[in-house]
Amino acid sequence: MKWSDDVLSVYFIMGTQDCSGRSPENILEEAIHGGITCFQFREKHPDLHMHQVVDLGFRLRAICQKHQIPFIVNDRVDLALILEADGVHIGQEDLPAFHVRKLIGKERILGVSARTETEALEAVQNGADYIGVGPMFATKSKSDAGHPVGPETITRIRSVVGETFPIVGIGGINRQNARQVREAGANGVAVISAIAQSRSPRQAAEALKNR
Ligand code: TZP
Ligand code: MG
Repeated sequence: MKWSDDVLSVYFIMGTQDCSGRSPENILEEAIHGGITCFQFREKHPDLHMHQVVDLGFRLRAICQKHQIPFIVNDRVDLALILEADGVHIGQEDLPAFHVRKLIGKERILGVSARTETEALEAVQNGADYIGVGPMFATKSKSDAGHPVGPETITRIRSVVGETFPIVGIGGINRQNARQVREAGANGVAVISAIAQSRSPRQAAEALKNR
């Protein structure tokens, strides 16, 4: 897997909790056919035991590998290492970025969520390869996401991290508002429900592609 900021263009995030009983493997395959550029495994289903999470992770990881799509694990460094993921994505409430970088080494991708310029700068200094900024708009996919910060936050963060640092917008993004997020200065859009809850994840992914 080769990393470049194009990888953030259409960044799909999913776990069993997002699939409304459908198969995560099928949704991921369809999304890949629709043109997603990165995948994050974010498993939060309360009924899954850790061994089931590992098994599902290996299956999704294999699908990504087959199609050469970067496979990132949300929150958990241990799971990322077990699955030999391409990277980890952490929030402000997870292990500090500085320590995560030491654990995962230089090669794996480190993504960090940031809501403010201070958090963004700290993430960059502590070794983040990209930052996720959000929620851009209201979202039902994360109960503790906090109030929307809007695309203008991307513009402000862009001005402190520099023109080339990779930024992805997240939260409530769909085919109608994705353009606003890109125009505010994001390299791409990260979505859960716009793809996972769509009747056709493939068409949903196609619609989010940068045209
Ligand atoms: N982090 C901030 S908002 C969010 C996460 C994981 C949820 C994004 O989901 P959706 O369905 O694309 O709004
Ligand atoms: Mg987290």
